[in-house]
Amino acid sequence: MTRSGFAAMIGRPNAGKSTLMNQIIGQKIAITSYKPQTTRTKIRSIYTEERGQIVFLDTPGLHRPKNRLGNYMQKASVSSLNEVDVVLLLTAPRPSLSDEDKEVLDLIRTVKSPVILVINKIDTVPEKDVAETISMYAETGLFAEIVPVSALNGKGVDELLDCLFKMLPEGPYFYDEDQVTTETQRDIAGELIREKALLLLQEEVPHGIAVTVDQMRFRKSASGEDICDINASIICEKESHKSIVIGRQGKMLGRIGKAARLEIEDMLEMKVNLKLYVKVRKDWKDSEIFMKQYGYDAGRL
Ligand SMILES: Nc1nc2c(ncn2[C@@H]2O[C@H](COP(=O)(O)OP(=O)(O)OP(=O)(O)O)[C@@H](O)[C@H]2O)c(=O)[nH]1
Ligand SMILES: [Mg+2]
Repeated sequence: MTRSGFAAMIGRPNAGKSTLMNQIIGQKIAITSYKPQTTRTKIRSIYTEERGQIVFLDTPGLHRPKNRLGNYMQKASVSSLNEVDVVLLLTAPRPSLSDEDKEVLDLIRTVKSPVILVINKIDTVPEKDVAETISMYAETGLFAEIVPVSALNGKGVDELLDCLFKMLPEGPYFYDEDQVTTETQRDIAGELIREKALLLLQEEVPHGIAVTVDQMRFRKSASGEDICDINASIICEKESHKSIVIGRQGKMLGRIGKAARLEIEDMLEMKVNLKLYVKVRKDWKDSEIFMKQYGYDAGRL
């Protein structure tokens, strides 16, 4: 008999939730970056092996929202808490709890399912710091288990999976065993473009960007080679951001496009023609209508 269930990745921005999900699946499903607030919506991935199937929900980092998009992100995270059999709270090792950390713990107190504390990024600190973080969190009495991991190099991930399979109920697979995500290739292509914008642009500019994939078409070249033509738009929240995204003589847009194209080619395993356009939709992060168009529809969470 197999075990199966749902597990949500929750935590402050930058804790490594998306990196951990990708590490478990063994494939890049969610984009990651060293900048906080990378993930904007719930992203579902599916891990299947002999013991059973775990459906992971990656969520946006918990922060104090400053606009409608922030509210949407908060809702995406909080709503996942009650949709799952087990919650993984991710944190980096730390000497003490900040006010924001305490707010996250208050949220965790409201969760009915068991919560596993995942102390991530253990590759970045000495072992004694990990031990101190474990005892600080253990004192709260909120956690069914505490598991130290490095999402980046995979250390501790097997132990985490052992823990999860012990907690999940017996049950059948929810998805075909070869399905790794419910995201479409089109969704992921758009996210890869946003990831490159996040990496290459500075300050608030990349946080005001949305990406739409306007067309994605597969064809064969004259010589019979598979090719994917993609037209996508980078949406900026301000006119002044548009010229930064394009850059002098289109240099920045060219860099974003090339980096994204290479990764999309890896994902699709074929040649990609990527055409990027830049548009301004003033203050779209506070517009319900634009947010819906860009895939951030609070009504569908
Ligand atoms: N050294 C180290 N870096 C890590 C580890 N896990 C994640 N990171 C890095 O931490 C940064 C944030 O990782 P993400 O996976 O994007 O974090 P997140 O929690 O999904 O962030 P949001 O989506 O903004 O909430 C990236 O630069 C990762 O490479 C780890 O175990 N060790
Ligand atoms: Mg993330």
